[in-house]
Amino acid sequence: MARPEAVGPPRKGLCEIVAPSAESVMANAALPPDARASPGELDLPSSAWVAAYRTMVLARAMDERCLSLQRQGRIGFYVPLEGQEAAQVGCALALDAKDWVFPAYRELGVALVRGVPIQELLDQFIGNSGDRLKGRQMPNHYGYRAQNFVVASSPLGTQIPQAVGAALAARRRGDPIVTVAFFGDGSTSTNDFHAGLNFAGVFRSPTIFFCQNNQWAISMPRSRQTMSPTLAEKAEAYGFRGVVVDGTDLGQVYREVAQARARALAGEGPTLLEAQVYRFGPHSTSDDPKRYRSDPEVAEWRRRDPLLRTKDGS
Ligand SMILES: Cc1ncc(C[n+]2csc(CCOP(=O)(O)OP(=O)(O)O)c2C)c(N)n1
Ligand SMILES: [Mg+2]
Repeated sequence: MARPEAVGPPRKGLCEIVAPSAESVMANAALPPDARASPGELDLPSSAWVAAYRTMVLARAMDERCLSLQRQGRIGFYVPLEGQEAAQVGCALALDAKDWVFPAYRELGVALVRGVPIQELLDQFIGNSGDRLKGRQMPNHYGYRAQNFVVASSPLGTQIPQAVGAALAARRRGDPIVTVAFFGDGSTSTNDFHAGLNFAGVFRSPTIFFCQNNQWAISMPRSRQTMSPTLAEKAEAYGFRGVVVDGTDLGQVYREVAQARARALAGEGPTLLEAQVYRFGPHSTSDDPKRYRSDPEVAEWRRRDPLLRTKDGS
């Protein structure tokens, strides 16, 4: 098999900035037709804010319902996203429908923005005859070819080098797309994180590494994960840009992802984004966070609830 070529110094101007195209206007988000940034502009268009907010509310409502379904014994397992809605929706809105998403397992907001039908998600959670994956995956480990949404897999970090490989393959084919790997703070301690970022740096792959630092890896706090002051600065060691973003700020997340995407397409290499968020709920339906974190900590982050911030414009 031919090896991907190293590409040398950054090349500019390979491609234009691609803001959300009409195609990436996603069924569930129901964005208005003019909800795209003009070339050169990287801000979330004002016409898209209401639909973005609606998608965030939808994600939270689904979250509540799925937790309840699991407690009733009607679905086996669920991984909630509450608290991470702005990070996920803001990131997904800055992508194009042709980009490829490599999720971890908590990316319901991304799936909704990309237009995965709610019915199909629930079919997979329940494992009924409508499940496209025919029961071959764990509940909540879904993937959808039509939405370029790769199946989640439980082993942490495996999606990171896969996203790099897919981005390099796309570049060889001449496809002007990026790939996005989603993962958490804890996953920055996996071998695959370092192997993937190293490879991406050397070959300048058009990849966005979107780390949702929700402060906890199940019961392991961020402070025990690494001595680095930020996770984003780990990119520096691999020779590319790392950026810390307020993951509760929809507009900021959108802007940074749009910029990272534009740079990747212009041959300027990958970006590691660290979206600082908080997981309000349990890690999964198998977890009880009251056993390892304090109520005041949760209350402090609740004051920065991304839904309230987006609604108030704060
Ligand atoms: C390679 C590997 N090690 C350990 C686990 C067990 N495990 C599942 S989720 C998780 C925590 C992940 O935390 P983080 O990456 O911060 O993502 P989050 O769940 O907080 O979104 C762990 C340790 C696993 N699935 N895979
Ligand atoms: Mg985490």
